[in-house]
Amino acid sequence: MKVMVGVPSYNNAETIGFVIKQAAEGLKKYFGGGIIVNADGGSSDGTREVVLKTQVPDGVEVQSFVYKWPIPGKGSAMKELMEFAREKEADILVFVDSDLRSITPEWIYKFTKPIEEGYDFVAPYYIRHKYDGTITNNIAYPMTASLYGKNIRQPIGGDFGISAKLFDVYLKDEEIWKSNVARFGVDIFLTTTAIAEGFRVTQTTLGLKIHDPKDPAASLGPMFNQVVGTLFMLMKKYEEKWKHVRKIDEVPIWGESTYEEPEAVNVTLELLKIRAKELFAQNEEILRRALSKETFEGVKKALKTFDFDDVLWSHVLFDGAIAYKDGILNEADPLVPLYFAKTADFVEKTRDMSTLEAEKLIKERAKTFLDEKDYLLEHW
Ligand SMILES: Nc1nc2c(ncn2[C@@H]2O[C@H](COP(=O)(O)OP(=O)(O)OP(=O)(O)O)[C@@H](O)[C@H]2O)c(=O)[nH]1
Ligand SMILES: [Mg+2]
Repeated sequence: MKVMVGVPSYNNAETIGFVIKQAAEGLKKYFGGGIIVNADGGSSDGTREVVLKTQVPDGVEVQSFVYKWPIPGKGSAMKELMEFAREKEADILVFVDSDLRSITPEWIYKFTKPIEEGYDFVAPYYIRHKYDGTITNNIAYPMTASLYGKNIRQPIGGDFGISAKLFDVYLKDEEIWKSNVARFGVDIFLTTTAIAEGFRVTQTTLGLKIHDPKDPAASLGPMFNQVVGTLFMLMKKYEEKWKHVRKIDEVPIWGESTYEEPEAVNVTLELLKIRAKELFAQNEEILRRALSKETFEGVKKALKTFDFDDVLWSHVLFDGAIAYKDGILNEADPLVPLYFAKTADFVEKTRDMSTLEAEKLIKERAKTFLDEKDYLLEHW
């Protein structure tokens, strides 16, 4: 099998050398060699120079280019990495983020082996601190599980293995790459498309994910907009695929899971609350139109107490998707204050919990979303 590793980057000079080195060792060890390609967004910190001067074993080729697609973002980098892989006739493409500190050569094996065995899409399964991945835990995971019926714990983990069959599927519609799919919407696009188009999907155990984490209130607003906007767009596109799904199927987890306690990730609770209130006030009118009366009243109350239960939260996202379909919302952005409020609720409720205990709440959330699916179907 011909394996290519694709690495998107934008100002990752500090961490990308390690990622390239680990990937190169993985390619050498398990395939005798291969190709690593970096698609960069025009970094100013010497990221590409670091890539090109990283020492790699014989048989591993390293390339780096600046992508041409005019929208700056992770998705544009991944689009051109898929085009590159298709041109090179790679059988498998493994995507890894350039800010990873916990990647090992085995990750290459773990992403490729399931594809050799017949899967087309391999999602990562890693241990993350309870406060890392708040968009995953609050939105991408419970929405993907309850809508499409696949229990994929990290649908937007950022690292994936895909078979060559998927290149054409992802690249088929050029228009879609003019949306938030070109930015941070790309991960949910890759996962949802693989499921909705009926490809064989699996998960692979990777141990810990340690990367440069972000404090939600300080820097996750735009990412929320891009991920959730893409999720809503895909709900419209794949309406017929999710409407009839009434249960969540387990998705195999490839490899042995072992538990290690992750490094703590910090979340500034006060900032979440302040930003939630400020942004709610700015978006109150559009939210009044986008949400049902009952949901709107519920969130007003939740913004006072920061007690934001999963039923109410599922209704916020379902109402948001409906408002998007109906053209009341053109973007998911007005929902950002509610994501901050929900995150504040989670941080408070899990303050004294271990990551494993918090994990149970997240799994429960997916079930609550499924139970509330009738609400979505009635209002859609
Ligand atoms: N080419 C390119 N790559 C990008 C851009 N933005 C992010 N990336 C890459 O995409 C990968 C993931 O970005 P991160 O900023 O780590 O985001 P994340 O880990 O998904 O998000 P958090 O979990 O919230 O930290 C990294 O390899 C980045 O270098 C961009 O504008 N252009
Ligand atoms: Mg990251």
